[in-house]
Amino acid sequence: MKGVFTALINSFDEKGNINEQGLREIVRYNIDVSQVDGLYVNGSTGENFMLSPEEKKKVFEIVKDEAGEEVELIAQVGALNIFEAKELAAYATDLGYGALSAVTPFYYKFDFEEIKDYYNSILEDVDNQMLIYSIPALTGVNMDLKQFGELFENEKITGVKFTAPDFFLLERLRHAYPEKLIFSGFDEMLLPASVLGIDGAIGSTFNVNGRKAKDILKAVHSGDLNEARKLQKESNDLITAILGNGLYQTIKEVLKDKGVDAGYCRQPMKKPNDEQVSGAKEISRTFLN
Ligand code: HMN
Repeated sequence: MKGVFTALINSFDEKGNINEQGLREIVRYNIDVSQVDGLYVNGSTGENFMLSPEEKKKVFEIVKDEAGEEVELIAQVGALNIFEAKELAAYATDLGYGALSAVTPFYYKFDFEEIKDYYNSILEDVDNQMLIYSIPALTGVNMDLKQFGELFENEKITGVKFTAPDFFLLERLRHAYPEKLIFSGFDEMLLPASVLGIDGAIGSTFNVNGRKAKDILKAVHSGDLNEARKLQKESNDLITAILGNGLYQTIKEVLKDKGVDAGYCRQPMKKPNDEQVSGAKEISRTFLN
């Protein structure tokens, strides 16, 4: 489990139902064109927290059916309903997902003992590995080095998806737990994270920019920092444009411009307005030719 993993975007029809054919096309585009090493399924980018448990299962199924053994698959199963999280963990494991991931429980101010119990409970009946999904900006959950260490005591917890701009903590984690997997989560910070020795990255913009992300990792590994900086600058021009035009809507509209039926976001996310649609076309043609 290493390299560039796409946080897979989802496809919904105009009414908000999962568009199976569109989702299959997104998977294919990621494997065939973006050429990523793996897919992170039902993450934030997949609009996971707006799906029912049955829909989450359906997404796991469709993606596995389409991707087969072509790339590595990670199933994000985190949910505030612990029974749901456990059920999804078992379901994705049975489908053949090579790893699970679970967002830190959010909304209520859970204390660390409760967070630890959440991970250990999800894993108690399941034979799979788990990456902690840490994204403090969205969850409000900040864990320190010692707390990560306590979670890592469970041998099934093999790593972390680290979506935070805290390079001090990232370096301390890398140093303290060389055997654990660390995936960085901010695509615009891939270069500095990779210099610190991450195992890979998981991100939304890799749906359309996966090849360049892989080239950044390659340049860093071969010690060519000038090349890595050039590629990160090019990626950040793209990411700046995507963020300025609406993240998920723009990724979907760019994919549509490439012939992929990426559909719409689910309510309460908005449909893109005309300006966003033409902005995305321009992004597609300017940065992703
Ligand atoms: C997921 O769960 O979908 C992701 O892995 C999220 C991922 O870390 C993204 N973070 C957020 O959207 C908050 C990044 O890829 C992010 O979209 C990108 O770096 C642009 O800021």
